[in-house]
Amino acid sequence: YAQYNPGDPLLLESLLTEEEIAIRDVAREYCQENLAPRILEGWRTEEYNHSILPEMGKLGLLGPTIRGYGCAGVSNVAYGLVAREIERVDSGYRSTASVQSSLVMHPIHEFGTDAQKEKYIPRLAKGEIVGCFGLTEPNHGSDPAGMETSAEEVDGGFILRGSKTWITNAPVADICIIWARCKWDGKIRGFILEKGLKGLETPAIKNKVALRASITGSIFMDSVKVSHDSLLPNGQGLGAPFSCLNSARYGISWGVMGALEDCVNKALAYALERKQFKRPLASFQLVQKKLVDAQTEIALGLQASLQVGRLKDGDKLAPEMVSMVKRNNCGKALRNARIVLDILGGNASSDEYHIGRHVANLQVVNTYEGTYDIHTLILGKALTGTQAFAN
Ligand code: TGC
Ligand code: FAD
Repeated sequence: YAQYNPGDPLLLESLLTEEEIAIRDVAREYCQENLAPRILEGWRTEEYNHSILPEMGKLGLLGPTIRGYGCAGVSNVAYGLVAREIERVDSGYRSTASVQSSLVMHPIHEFGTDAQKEKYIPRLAKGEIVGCFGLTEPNHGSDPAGMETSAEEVDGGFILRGSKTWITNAPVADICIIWARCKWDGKIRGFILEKGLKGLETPAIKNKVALRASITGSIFMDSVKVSHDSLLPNGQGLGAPFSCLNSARYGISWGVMGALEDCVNKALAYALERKQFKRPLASFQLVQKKLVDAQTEIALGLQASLQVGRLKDGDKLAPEMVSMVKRNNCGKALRNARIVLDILGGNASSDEYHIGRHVANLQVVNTYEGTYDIHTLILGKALTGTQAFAN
């Protein structure tokens, strides 16, 4: 028999290419040496750190699957491995990065003109400018089809009216990708709004109980006038923003496994060290069960994300596959992180032990990009042929 490796139980490493391992290692070193030491301050102060995206950009971690425009052009599996390393430190840092890559660079690359790609993607890749993605509205979260934000064509461009809420990166964004219903044909399209436009406000939503290391805000558009150049002309209908979500949700399925890995590693170290009843906590059966259950879900979840990544790289992806790994991995990460938190006893209440922070974050990650229950209904529709979202 081969030697069992609890750190990589199903030998994920053996299924990666040399290039993927190299990128993963660059991301791991950066995250452990540069992000981990900053997380407590970022969490406590809720202040956006302006140096992080440029640092990631320098390492080629932003929009890494895009070919050209100064991007790395690597596989979707490599993208997932990077998300896992960032979220091993904190889901908020992964949010900042995955919005930039999947929700801002991706739609410009997929639906933009050559001029828009040349103008924005290289600067986004370097982290010189920050982007955000406005789909959710105060009255329309799970059901973006009901969106009220409108775009009206006028002389010289468009007028946008409406509001978006819970938007990652919005208060610091140089550009906002805004999804709006177009008055002339009723279809949803994307627009690039640059910071500073008259009538555009992006206030922060403060005092969050999770994702405190990433900044979140609202977007208010009070008759914002933009030129024709701001329309993303090559995508229309809800399928356009949903295609961005496919990429971001896929990355999240890897990311949350990284967060749970950090919880398990920290809980294991604690359980080996801490003694009660004259024995290390790690020697008790109930404690071992908690750790083994979590470790098993990580190993299975990573294999599933790897397979979805390979299918995505081979153009064989169905969106339901993404719903399956987003739902499964987020749900399992949240549940198991919450369970291993018990191992810390009273120290679970201290942010210096980190697991409580991951648990709070994972509640949000299980909610955004389609809640756990919405992904259940997406898969239920595919399985039964009947949609259960509404009548
Ligand atoms: P439905 O009728 O099913 O579809 C409308 C059109 O969209 C197409 N489509 C997709 N295309 C590509 N990928 C997908 N995953 C797609 N899902 C649907 C579909 O084929 C159709 O195209 P067409 O050409 O026929 O018009 O739409 P519905 O209104 O019934 O939608 C149902 C539902 C619930 C699945 C959908 O609304 C949904 O996914 N809701 C969840 C909303 C959500 O995920 N919001 C995320 C906001 S962004 C965010 O949270 C970022 S957090 C970032 C961070 O900080 O990391
Ligand atoms: P609702 O849609 O009101 O849902 C509330 C509850 O009802 C959920 O449990 C849901 O599962 C359930 N529910 C709804 N409909 C049904 C149904 N038909 N059947 C059964 N149950 C149902 N959005 C963006 O556009 N861009 C971003 O960058 C972004 N970043 C975010 C960052 C943070 C920190 C947070 C918290 C959210 C962010 N979001 C973003 C918004 C996020 O995508 C939404 O919160 C999410 O889609 C859920 O929408 P909602 O909050 O309106 O909840």
